[in-house]
Amino acid sequence: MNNRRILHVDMDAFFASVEQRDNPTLLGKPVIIGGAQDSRGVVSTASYEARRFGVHSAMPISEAKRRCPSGIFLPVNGAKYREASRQVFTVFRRYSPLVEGLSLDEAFLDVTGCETLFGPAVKIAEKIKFEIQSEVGLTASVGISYCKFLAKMASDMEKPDGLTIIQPEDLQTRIHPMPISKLWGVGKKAAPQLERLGIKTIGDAARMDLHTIRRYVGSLADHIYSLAQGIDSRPVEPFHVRKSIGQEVTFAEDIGDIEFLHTTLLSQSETVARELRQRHLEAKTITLKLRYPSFQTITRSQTLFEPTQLDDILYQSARVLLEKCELKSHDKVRLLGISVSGLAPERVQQQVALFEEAPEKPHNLMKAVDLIKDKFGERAITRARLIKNKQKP
Ligand code: TTP
Ligand code: MG
Repeated sequence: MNNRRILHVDMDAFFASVEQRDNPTLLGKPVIIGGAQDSRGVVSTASYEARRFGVHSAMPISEAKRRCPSGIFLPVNGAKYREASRQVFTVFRRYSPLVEGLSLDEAFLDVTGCETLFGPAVKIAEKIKFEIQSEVGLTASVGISYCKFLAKMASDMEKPDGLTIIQPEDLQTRIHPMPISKLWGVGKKAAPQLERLGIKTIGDAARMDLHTIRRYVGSLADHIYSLAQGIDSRPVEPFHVRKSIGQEVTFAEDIGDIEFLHTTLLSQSETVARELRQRHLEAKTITLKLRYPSFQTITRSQTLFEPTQLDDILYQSARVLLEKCELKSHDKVRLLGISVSGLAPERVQQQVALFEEAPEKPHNLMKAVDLIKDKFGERAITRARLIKNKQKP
């Protein structure tokens, strides 16, 4: 397994870099993506200039504003980032059929079999970086190693615009001194727990007494023990299927108005259904998430009789699910969202239409709406007017 050549590519400050690319007056400035300055939302990402002020992903916008008063705060523009992502993945697929996307901005590529065609892995990495820069106008960092774990660690080591190779002999010198929290799969909860057990670095994990640690953290012990020794035989899986698609919003002020909640659900249903159609998927289950001002959070799910990718069906079931939450007249809502799961490739609608005339119509209508949005933008055509000032963008 040690003779594989795996690349991990991760875009640098992805959302922020797209904004800087499209508006050069933002270059070199602290750009913070996530929401309006007075919103209660969180930071999606920050440019490297903003990171110097201590701003990072998942930080409340209010805290980011405090740390970086000169920051330029911009809303998330999902359609734009998805398009940049599509272009970046097109570059990846030129160099290997084995591309496993982990998110919009990162992927593993197994280029083991591709070296005779394109040259050694490091040359492939250089070409990918060059093409992303010249065709998409963005920088990426690439890690190269013989397994996924080390390739992923490597891409993070010289960000931004990095290219890092980790050979088996680099494990002890470059990986083992790193804090345990950097190890893939060790979350915010597990890291302090492991530290209390004396495992502070990745090297400590490689030397730990597996039987003892297993008693405290279960199978996580086995996982980190192998990775810390540079053992990771997981293949690059190109057909990694998304398990769910969702949309949620934290309101700028808590909402008690049921009409407003319905309007929010309609907008979310439209966005989620559009993403399903863009990905040629249908969903079987819809889940509604609702958070009260007390932070108590509830979810309600419904499995549909037939999988769907239509706005109306998602909206109708979202309303039914909201009713199941049994909101009282004085109740207020802090966060509302829907997500769909049970995803499967879309069935060919024309076949359905051969037998029944009706189902074809909503599909055709939605495809026409999609075409208009593709051409003129997400807001070119909407069904209901959103009361924007109540919502985090
Ligand atoms: P990351 O690759 O984690 O971050 P990044 O690309 O912004 O910066 P880096 O150079 O460190 O890789 O995530 C990719 C995008 O995903 C990021 O630009 C915004 C989005 N994102 C969120 O919306 N919320 C989050 O909490 C994180 C971590 C990312
Ligand atoms: Mg990134």
